This record gives sequence, C-alpha cells and structure tokens, in this order.
Amino acid sequence: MMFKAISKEQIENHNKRNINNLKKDYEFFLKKTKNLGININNIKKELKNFSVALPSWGLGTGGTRFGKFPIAGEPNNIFEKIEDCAVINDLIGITNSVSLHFPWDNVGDFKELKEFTSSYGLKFDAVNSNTFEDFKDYKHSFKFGSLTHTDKSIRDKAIELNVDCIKKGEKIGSKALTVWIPDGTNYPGQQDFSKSLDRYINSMKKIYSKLPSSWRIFIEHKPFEPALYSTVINDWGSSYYCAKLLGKKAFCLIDLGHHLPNTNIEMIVSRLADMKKLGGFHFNDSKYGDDDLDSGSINPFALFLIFNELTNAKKNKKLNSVSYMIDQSHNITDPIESLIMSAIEIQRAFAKSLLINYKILEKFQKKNDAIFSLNHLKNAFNIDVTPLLQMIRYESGNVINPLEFYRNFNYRKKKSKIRKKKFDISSTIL
Ligand code: PSV
Ligand code: MN
Repeated sequence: MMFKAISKEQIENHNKRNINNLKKDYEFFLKKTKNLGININNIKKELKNFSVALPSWGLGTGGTRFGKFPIAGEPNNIFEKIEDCAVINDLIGITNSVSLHFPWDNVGDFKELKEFTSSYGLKFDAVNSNTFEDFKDYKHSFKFGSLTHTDKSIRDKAIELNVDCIKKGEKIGSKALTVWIPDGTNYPGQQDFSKSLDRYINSMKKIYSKLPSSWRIFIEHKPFEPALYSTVINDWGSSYYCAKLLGKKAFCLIDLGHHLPNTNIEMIVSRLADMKKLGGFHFNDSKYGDDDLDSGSINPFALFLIFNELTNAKKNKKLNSVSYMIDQSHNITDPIESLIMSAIEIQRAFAKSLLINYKILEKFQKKNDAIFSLNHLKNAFNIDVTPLLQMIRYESGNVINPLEFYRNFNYRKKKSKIRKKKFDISSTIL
C-alpha cells in the first residue's frame, strides 16, 4: 500500500473520528456471529486476500446514445485515470489492479506507464481488445464484424489488434487477454451461423498461438448488442465450447450484464466452475439488459448467490484462479464514487457468502427441506457485514467511511484546476 494519492495523516484523522462508533458496531457483529458459531478470523483472512480490478474505461463519465454529461476534473488520459484508481484504492484497499482497453489506453512509453502505476501500489489485470469501433487510421471497417468477418483481411486486422494487446500487456505485467467481439447479425439470413463460428475459432486459434506461457485468454459472451438479431458468441455454452477447443489457457468470462433478463447466472457460475473453465468476471448490475449499472445496485441478492457458488466451489476445490473485474458505465454519477460503492458491494456479497455453513446447508438439502435451505442462505445474506468490512479497512490502514471521506476531500474541485477540460459531449444518436 503506497498512500501516495491520499496522505496517511488525512486517513488517520478520519479514522480517529470514526473508530469509537465502529468499535461498538463491530463488538455487536462479533457477538452475533459468535452465537452462530462463525469463526471471524478465517473469514477476515479470506477477505484480506480479495481484490477486484477497476476498468480504465469506467473512470471517465460514460454516456448513452442520447448524450453525455461530463463533470469537471475528470481524467483525460490513462495516467490521470491511474491517479483516480489510486485514490479509490487508498480509500478501500481492495482495488489494487486496473484493466486496460486498447487502443483506448495506448501510450508511447509502456515502461513509464508501468512505473507510474506501481508507484501508486497498483498493477494491471487483463487487457481488453477493441474490435468494435473503427479508428481514423484503419484501412478496413469492423461494421460487419471483426474476428468472424467474411473478408480475411479484416479478420487478420482483428487478430493483429488482439496480438498487439498481448504485446502491450506483456510490457505492463498483465497476464490475460479478454476478447469480446461485437460480431453478429441484425437480420435473419444475414450470415451463416455455423460458418461465422468456424471463422471465430480459426481467428482465435491464431491469437491463442501467440499467448505467452503464463497467460490466459478470456472469452466474453453476450447475446445481443451491437448486433441485435444474433451474436456469434451469444452464451456460456458457445463460450465453453470455444474455450475447450482452444486449450488449457482459454477460459470463459462472465459479464453479469451480458444475459437476458431472469437468466440464472449463479447456475452458469457453478457449471463453468465444475468444468474448470471459469476465468473471470465483469461485474455490474442490470435491470433490462446490458445496462452497465453499478454492481449490487439493483439486485444484491443475485450477486450474493453468485458468490455463494464461488465460495462453495472453492470449498470443494473446484475453483480455478478467477479474475474479478468491474465493467460499468457511470453516466450520472462521479465515477470514483460509483466504483468505491461497487467494489464494496462486491466485497460485501463475498463476505456474506463466507458466513454460509455448507455442512448445515447440505443437511437441509439432503432432507429436501426447501424452506430451511433458503432460510440458511437468507440468514447469511441478512447479516449486516458493514462493521466487518469497515474494520478490515481500518486494520489495513484504509478509510472507515470512504464515500464520506471522498466527498469532504473535494478531489474533483482540486483536479478541475489542473486537468484541462476536454468537453466531449458527443452522443451517437444525433
Ligand atoms: C461489451 O458490452 C463489454 O462488456 C466488453 O467487455 C467491452 O470490452 C466493454 O463492455 C467495454 O465496451
Ligand atoms: Mn464486459
């Protein structure tokens, strides 16, 4: 922990003002969990090892096709985004890595970026490729697809961009590439489903062959958008099939928003864990589709059920190493506040899953006792773990009440004086 973004003294002053209240809340929490026979020390150890990566593309204000409403002091480049990530991590201590997206995050000197980032105690998680937009210097267009395009030269360009991501990722110490493609169709009959998938697999094989030995490749599925009739990697089944074909360095990545409403995502988590192909997550929340809303803001119980599967799979030694990453768009909030709250919601869901006693749950399951099984999960979900998370932050030298601290810190106001405003209000509908 570097505490370069926020001084240790400011953090200590905040914590001094809040520790007495926290001690009372924590004592109550300890009594309650002790009565339930829960060993909090083991849970604390697990929680202290937990971290979730921040998305570089989530640090600036997002927008919809109707418009964008930038805020003063927001970052204009990856270095300024890293500064913002450092603020978040100094406050909450569970976000010590950043996921980059190329070519958005291109820089001239990757060594400089790596050093700058590690000077804040941060590192890089998976790098992401963008083959869903055309950039000025491109001689081709991804309008009709990328890795699955009917034109080989366009497929080759998409492959080249992914390989380029790996090379850049190597320079900054990343160990994984996430591939999400926008490829699909808007009209029945527009493409041959089977041939498109063949082209995808062939393109992915070429990318896979360039992966360094310690690297993994994550396949991210999505049923719709920007293609609105069909997508090539539409669901976890297609993702699993491709990951299996590619080999042992290929895994599936679950973006929570990439499912049709009411999909049982926790069950997908369980299946992929069983099949040893669960590689990572893009956390967010949604009400209607790929809404990119803040994690846990709409359905925290669903998030808890996902962590229930992860914790259970880990207990049964079925879980690979999993990369936890956030993928959200913050359209009306300060992205730093949204990311602070989201990371804590994810940590909260994990903490609550650690309160489940799987031996007791199994007893109810064996008796087919539906109500007591559900009640056991609900009991864990209903315990307020806020004092536990606050105590972990306090003990790790982070901040007891991060949102309150951040508001009083006036970060945006300070930054607005230094950061040149690039007033980009572009929308795509007009
Ligand atoms: C696509 O909707 C996605 O979830 C992919 O992960 C992209 O890389 C990311 O959002 C940013 O557009
Ligand atoms: Mn995603």
